[in-house]
Amino acid sequence: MRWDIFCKVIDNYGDVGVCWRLSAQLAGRGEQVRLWLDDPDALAWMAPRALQGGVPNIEVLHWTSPLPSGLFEDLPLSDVWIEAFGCDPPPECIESLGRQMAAGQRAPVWINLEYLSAEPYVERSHRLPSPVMTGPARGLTKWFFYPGFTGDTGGLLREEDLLSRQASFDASAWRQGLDLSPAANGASLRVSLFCYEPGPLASVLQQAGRADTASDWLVTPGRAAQAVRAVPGVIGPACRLHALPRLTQHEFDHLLWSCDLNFVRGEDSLVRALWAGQAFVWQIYPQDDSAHHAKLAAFLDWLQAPGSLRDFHQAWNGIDATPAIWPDGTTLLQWRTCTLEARARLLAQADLASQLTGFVLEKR
Ligand code: TRH
Repeated sequence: MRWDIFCKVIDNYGDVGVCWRLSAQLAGRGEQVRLWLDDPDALAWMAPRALQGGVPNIEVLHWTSPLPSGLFEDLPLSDVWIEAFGCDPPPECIESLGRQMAAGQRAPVWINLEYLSAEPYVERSHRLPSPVMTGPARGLTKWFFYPGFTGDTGGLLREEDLLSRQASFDASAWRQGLDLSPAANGASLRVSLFCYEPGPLASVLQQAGRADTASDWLVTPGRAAQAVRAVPGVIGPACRLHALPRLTQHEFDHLLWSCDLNFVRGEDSLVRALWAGQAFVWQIYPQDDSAHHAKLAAFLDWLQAPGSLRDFHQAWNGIDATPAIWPDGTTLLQWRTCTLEARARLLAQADLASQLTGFVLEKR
């Protein structure tokens, strides 16, 4: 089938990250994808071949406002429209769709792909119709499609070859390719840091700096690196910091697979931390109305997080005054076991791209 995926970048990298992963997974299964992005810049480092048309079955199109006249009209009408996170497709596309429907063409299955949450409304709202009441596409139906963590949701993005890639991954060889100082390949604890500006960052780094087991921190560029630079005072010698370059999405996965503890944020990297099967801490994307508090609690419930992991999340996300306690070896093992059990539950469910494809075939 031919798919149009519409993506507006709000901020950070999650919008592009999720849409690119979905595009790549659909394309890998032989679907034809046109990915419309209003800000394609992040793709240049996340998936460098994407912008040069180097990925089979995917065309990346720049969603300008307005769209150049005739651009959409000249393309064959697709079988599926995905508007990511309720972004509303460009008005030129909707007008053109109205004209094509009036000329008797079959309309695409139109899906609103929502944000990821473990809250109960997700199961209730998944697959619900939303009739289009006004405008050129009046009479059509949009469908809500919710990713999620349970069998009654749309599932999570997961490549078909994930397990075989993980089985053949050589973490030590991969780290050597990163060109870090030799210490980072020693017998220490390895930690990746991808975050916004967590309140307890300074305290956590200082605790790690005094710990019996040394830790090597692989710090991602941008907000995480800036937050580390802003830490006042001295961080003890057991905490060793290493600045990473921007990694491709593929390499970002390898980073998570190669670490013993992953600090992740937002939406896409959370899912990748689950697949990585290592201990992780999530910084949720903060919302002004504090709606993220309930979202985090629902996720920790689903995860069946042990008390120490729950407390660390409360602190890391600034939800209450609980101190963030740097985990010892036993605690870290508990966190990892928790991830592995959650991962096993998820592996038993159908992935998002498969479920989306099945849904479209059902609605056509
Ligand atoms: O960047 P984010 O904070 O994105 C957020 C969230 O998606 C949030 O839910 C959304 O509402 C907000 O944006 C607008 O975190 P996220 O979702 O993990 O996306 C990061 C992407 O960047 C992910 O696909 C991994 C990728 N990445 C790389 O490919 N290479 C890198 O070096 C790094 C650091 C990230």
